[in-house]
Formats: sequence, C-alpha cells, structure tokens
Amino acid sequence: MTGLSDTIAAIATAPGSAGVGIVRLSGPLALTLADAVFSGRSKPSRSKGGRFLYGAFVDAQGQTLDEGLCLMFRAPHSYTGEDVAELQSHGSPAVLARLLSRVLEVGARPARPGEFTLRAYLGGRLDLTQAEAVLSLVNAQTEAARRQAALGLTGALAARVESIAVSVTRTLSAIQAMLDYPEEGVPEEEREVPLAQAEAELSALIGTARAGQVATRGAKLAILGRPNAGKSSLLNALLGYERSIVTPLAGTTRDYLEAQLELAGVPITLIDTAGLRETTDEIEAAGVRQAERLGQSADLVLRLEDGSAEREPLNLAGEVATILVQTKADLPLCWAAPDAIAVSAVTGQGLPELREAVRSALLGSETRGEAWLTTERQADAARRALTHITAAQHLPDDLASYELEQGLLALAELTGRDVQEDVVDAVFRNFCVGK
Ligand SMILES: Nc1nc2c(ncn2[C@@H]2O[C@H](COP(=O)(O)OP(=O)(O)OP(=O)(O)O)[C@@H](O)[C@H]2O)c(=O)[nH]1
Ligand SMILES: [Mg+2]
Repeated sequence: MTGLSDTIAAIATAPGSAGVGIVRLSGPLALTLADAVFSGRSKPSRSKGGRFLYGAFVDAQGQTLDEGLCLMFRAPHSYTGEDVAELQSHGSPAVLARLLSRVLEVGARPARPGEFTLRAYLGGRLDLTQAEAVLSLVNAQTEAARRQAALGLTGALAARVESIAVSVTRTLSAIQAMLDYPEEGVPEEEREVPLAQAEAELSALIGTARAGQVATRGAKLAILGRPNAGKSSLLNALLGYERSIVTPLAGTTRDYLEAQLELAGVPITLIDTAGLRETTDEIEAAGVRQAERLGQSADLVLRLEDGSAEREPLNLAGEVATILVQTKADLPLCWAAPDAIAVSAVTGQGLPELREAVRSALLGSETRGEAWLTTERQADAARRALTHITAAQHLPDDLASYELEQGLLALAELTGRDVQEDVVDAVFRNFCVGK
C-alpha cells in the first residue's frame, strides 16, 4: 500500500460500448499528465479545479484519438482528496484502451482495484465503513442493498459506532482516574450505566448484521420436506414458471435445483431438494443427504408439510431458521398449527403471506434511516468489542480497564481509525479497478 506519490490511472466506466467512457487520473501529476494527452483552449494544469475543458485527446504526434472533455479537480476537493483529472471520451473499448495507454505512456501508473477509494480512505476523506459502502453501492443489485450502502456512505454507521465508543471511553476514563484511589470506587452512573448502555446499543447493532449481509449478498432459501409435500410446485409458484418437474409420484426430485428470484428487494437463491425419507434407493438416498446439507447451509429453510394428509412433523438437524409451510391449502386441510402458513401452489393462496414471512425472517423490521453492519468484517469487530465490554462489567477496575481498552480498539477497527494494514488490503481487494 505504498506509492501515494504516484499518479494512478484507470478506466472508470464499465467494459463495453457506451455513449461516454471515463479514464480517471489521481495523484500529484494528474493535471500535468492530462496536459500531455489533451489539446484544448487551455491547459488542464492551469485550472483551479472544479472546471472542465472541451478539446481533443491526442497521441505523441499530436494526432487526435477522440474528442471529449477533461474535468479538473484540485486537492482536496476531489473524490480521492488528491488532484484528479477525468478524461471523458466516447465510451468505446478501443478509444478507452488507447486513452489509458496514452496516460500510462506519459507517466501514470495503472491503478490497482479500489485504489482511488483507498486513497480517499488514507487521505481521511472516508472511513472504512464508508469505503465499504462505496463498494456496496457499486455492486448494489437491489433496493435494500442500495439503501444501506447509501446510508453507510453518509457515515451513519460510523456515527452509530462512535456513540458507543463515547460511552465506553467515559467509563474507562472514570475507572482510570480512580485506579489510584481504590477505596473511593467508581460511581454507578460512570460505570454500570454507560457500560450497560454501550452493551445494549452494540447488541442491537450486531443484530443488524444478518439483515445487512442478506441485503448485500442475498440469501439462500432451501425448500425441504417429505416426498410429495409440494416442494417443486411451490418453487414453480414462487418463480411464476415451471422450472422444476412436478408429478404425483413421491420421489420425483432427486437432484437439487436452484433458481434466482428477487423477494422484497433481496436477491434469493431458491433451492428445490429431494423429499426427505428413509430409502434403499441409492440415488434417492444421496439426494436426501444432499438436501439435509443444503438445509444446514441455507440462510432460511421453508419446511413444507402436506396440509391435505395426516401430519407427520419433520425434524431438521442443526439450528437453521425455518418457516413452517402447510401446502395444498386448496384441498380440505387435515391439521392445523398456529405457526404454519397455509399455501396453495394451485390457487396462489398464501403466497403473499409467505413472501412477507420470508422478508421479515431475513431482514427483520428495518427502522427507517437506521444503519446496519453490512460486512462480515464489521460484524466480527463488533462482536469482539461486545465480548470485551461485557467482560468488563464483572471485573475489578484494573482488569476492567484492560477489557475496555480492547473493546475500544475493536470499535476503532470497525470504523478503520485503528486498523491493521492487511485488513484494509482485504477490504479494497474486492473493488473493481477504476473505483
Ligand atoms: N391440490 C394441490 N396439489 C398440489 C399442490 N402442490 C403440489 N400438489 C400436487 O402434489 C404432488 C406432488 O407435488 P410436487 O411439487 O412434485 O412435490 P415434491 O415435494 O416436489 O415431491 P418430490 O419431488 O417427489 O419430493 C403433485 O401431484 C402436485 O400436483 C397444491 O398446492 N394443491
Ligand atoms: Mg419435487
């Protein structure tokens, strides 16, 4: 993570043909290098920034490669906080490749994935949660993901973490002030009260991690049940087309099958599986084992039981979250269960309720404007902080003080104020080049 004195360059727009494409330069020589490849009424390096020029991009002989705009940003008023030039040409892969090779010829270095955002982070323009939000925003496929990313970008998550750190710091300083006078003791309102508050806030924050990750990366939803329960029919009904084979024969689905759909703004991989039963058929038995494994690795399991037949409750191994679905609700029902959602693949009855149950199981109740933890890195740091803060509450002052320091370090790591270089590298490795 060196070379901040280098000027970096990359194509910032997606591959393929488009009306406009952008080559971006950032670093101390950004505008000077732009001079070398751009010919217009004025030189980019003369600009105060916040301006643009119309002109031509030229090769070493002065031949025009394309016409376009050069946008100039002066440090610190740019995305990276450095001098930045954006060269906007026509968005053809050939033009952009040539333009990029030109700026590399005159002295820029190819940017690594996420390096523009990394510079913004190193320059203090973004904290680590904001940088992750940039990544999420670039990759957002759904409305839920976009909403959380946009919120993260405003620093809402960092602010939530910061307010927890303030409570902890208050206790830590009270304890440290008293360490020399142990007979005095730290008053309750300086110790128990703020720590309990920090613990509650942190637990609530950690509670958002699952929803945050589901919104960002989507969720796996496995359909499990006995043979003939109506699993394949339900998959088809949710998809709206006949993806999986349905027959009256028990044991129709043997191999598992996946389909993509979006549900309440979340990308879902829906998995149809072989019906669970004891069987001597080797192929079917392999399918059953596979179904059980898929159930365990899913974010949520739809546990299907045939509503039109005598109830044979199904016990699933592991601690996976499930929704009980009573199938074939268009037929006379043979049993009732308070937590079951009655659904018919034939009439579509109960499908809206099922979709809502899935949404709320995956995302919980999203309070407007509330920032979530959206990456495993953030969730891990938050959990470590919570462990230390919880431990501190039951320890004598000197030991508690150590735990609180560790807790604060974990919180600082979450926002990236105090973080190991390899963690930062791992965050930016997931970016595309040009962002
Ligand atoms: N009336 C009615 N019949 C249904 C419904 N859902 C499924 N069925 C029937 O139940 C039978 C089994 O349906 P499938 O969807 O193949 O059941 P499955 O759970 O995938 O079965 P396996 O793949 O064998 O494990 C078929 O004859 C379906 O037409 C429903 O909602 N209403
Ligand atoms: Mg089936």
